[in-house]
Amino acid sequence: MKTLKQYAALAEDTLREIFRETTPYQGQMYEIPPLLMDSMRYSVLAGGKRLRPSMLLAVVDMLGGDLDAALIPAAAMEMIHTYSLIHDDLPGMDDDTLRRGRPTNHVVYGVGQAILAGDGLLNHAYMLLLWNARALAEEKADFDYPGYLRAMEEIALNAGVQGMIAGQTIDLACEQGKMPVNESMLRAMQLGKTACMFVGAMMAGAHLAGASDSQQKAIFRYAKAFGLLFQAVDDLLDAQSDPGTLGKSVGKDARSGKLTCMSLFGAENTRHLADEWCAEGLEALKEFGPEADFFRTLIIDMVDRKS
Ligand code: GRG
Repeated sequence: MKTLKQYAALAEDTLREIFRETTPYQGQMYEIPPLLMDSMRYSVLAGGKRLRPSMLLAVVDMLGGDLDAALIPAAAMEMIHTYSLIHDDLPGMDDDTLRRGRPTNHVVYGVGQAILAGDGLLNHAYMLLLWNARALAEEKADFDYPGYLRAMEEIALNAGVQGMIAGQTIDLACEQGKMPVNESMLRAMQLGKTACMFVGAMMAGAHLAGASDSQQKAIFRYAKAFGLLFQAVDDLLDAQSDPGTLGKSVGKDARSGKLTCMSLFGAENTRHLADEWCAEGLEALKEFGPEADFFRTLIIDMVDRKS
């Protein structure tokens, strides 16, 4: 097993290769126009913790799978995550001006191009996933096509209308008074907009590495708890941190009357909730031995994360 920093570096290198500078634009069919490339690079290469791709890679590693074959799926996960951040920051959504320590995409490129940068990252992620399947099938006699397809399905399911987009819809609707604000809505929203992307990443890793049924169940349970913990801590940080440390604006949840763990339960209970999700994640890992220590440390560290 590697460290979080090492998995994040693998994801970073893959993204830098995908979004490397190319020869001058010729206007040829299938070339990416420079403005589109620049606007996508601006956000996807702006740092970020690279948690989702790192977790995908760490699951593959934990189960003895092929890390090299998982690099494109990991990068695709981060591209989808970055698209969601660009769109979330738009004036019609959270209307934010700071992300990953920089002005948000639409502040630099304008709303229209920021929408396209997000659309571009999303579509290119799936194009790369499909291209990678064909390349791996051509290269490797023992390529596990069904496993790869299941991994893609997990990514699409969790990023899509039953996952992250569902969560974001609930978020927006609650803010606009179009849906009831209560504990079950909060849970549905946080499962969708946050936990699903961790579930998608880890379950993709599980299928790429041929996890057994009991391993899949444990990984799903851990990822769900991890996501709920991550969002509970995010809600706390929005109320208690500062833009310099977080790299994004703070205090917006309260100002916009957002439905969060903090608005519903207050700081102390939100901390308790985070501890409970941490315990749930650790319980799920009982399926594994020391090979899952990376994930034990990760979830414990998340409770006290500062950014
Ligand atoms: C626009 C379809 C659509 C979805 C947007 C993910 C999302 C839905 C919105 C982002 C805003 C938000 C608070 C999402 C919850 C998940 C979250 C805390 C994202 C930030 O993830 P980090 O902290 O960010 O991993 P970095 O920058 O480190 O990658």
